[in-house]
Amino acid sequence: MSLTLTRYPGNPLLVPSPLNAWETDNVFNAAMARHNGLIYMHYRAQGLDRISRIGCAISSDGYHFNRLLEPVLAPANEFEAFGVEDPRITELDGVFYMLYTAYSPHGTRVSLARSTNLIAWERLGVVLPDEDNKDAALFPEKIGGRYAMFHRRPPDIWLAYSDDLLHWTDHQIIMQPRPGQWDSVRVGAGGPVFKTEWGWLNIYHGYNEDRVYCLGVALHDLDDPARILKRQDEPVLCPLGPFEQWGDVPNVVFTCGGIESEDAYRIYYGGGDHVMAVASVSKADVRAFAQG
Ligand code: BMA
Repeated sequence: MSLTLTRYPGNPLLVPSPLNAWETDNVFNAAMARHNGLIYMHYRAQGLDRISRIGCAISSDGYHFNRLLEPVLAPANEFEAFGVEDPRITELDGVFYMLYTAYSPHGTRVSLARSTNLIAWERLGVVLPDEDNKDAALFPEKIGGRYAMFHRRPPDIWLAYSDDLLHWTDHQIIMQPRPGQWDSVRVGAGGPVFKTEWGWLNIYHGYNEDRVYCLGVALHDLDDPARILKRQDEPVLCPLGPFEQWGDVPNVVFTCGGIESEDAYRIYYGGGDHVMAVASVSKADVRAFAQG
């Protein structure tokens, strides 16, 4: 039996708002974090000017969200002129770090910001300079004494290490597209991986020649995430229904984060680059996948 994500019947969780000019068109690809008993969703929003900003919505149950009226991150320098996109948040030693795509005439740059309250963000700047890169996500703990992250040099997922989160070395390809399969053209990281007793659980995205974005699952060795222990052939989620198959960009499910609960992983995802939704998988099913 293959692992699949089960959609929440109340989807979508968040839709564009006509009340705020910066989020009238699309709200999608959100980072997720827990803080003080609440669940925070940092979503990419596009409004009348089509510039991407990062909005914040807060929930006590992970399904019903109240949003802040102003974005928490908006373009503020030359690397961000066209927008700030696709945030991924990781908590390390009580500090929240957000990796995001800074988009401008220079191209797409992986950038870092930090916060202690998830509302006020301090920029630390571009961390992979002079290259078009995106889909970067920090690991939730150090590996062998160093910080680790996934990033994407097309068409592959790469792994890199750092002592200070700012300078990254030991870049290596760890996952590639599979010809003839649903992830035949490009693959990229989803949200930060989850630690399980069997390895790092990685819900990633990929697409094929028809540009259908689906999500897949892999398990990576805890001590050496470059070692893939398992990678399922079948996707765990593919676009279905009007929001995901039509949307602003058709046929897209794309994740930048999830939340671990006692018995499940909830994967939050953008549908059609237009709305936010959630789908989950039980820990029992993940165990069966890991041990199967
Ligand atoms: C990628 C990013 C994502 C988006 C996806 C599908 O390149 O721009 O934000 O969800 O394409 O359009």
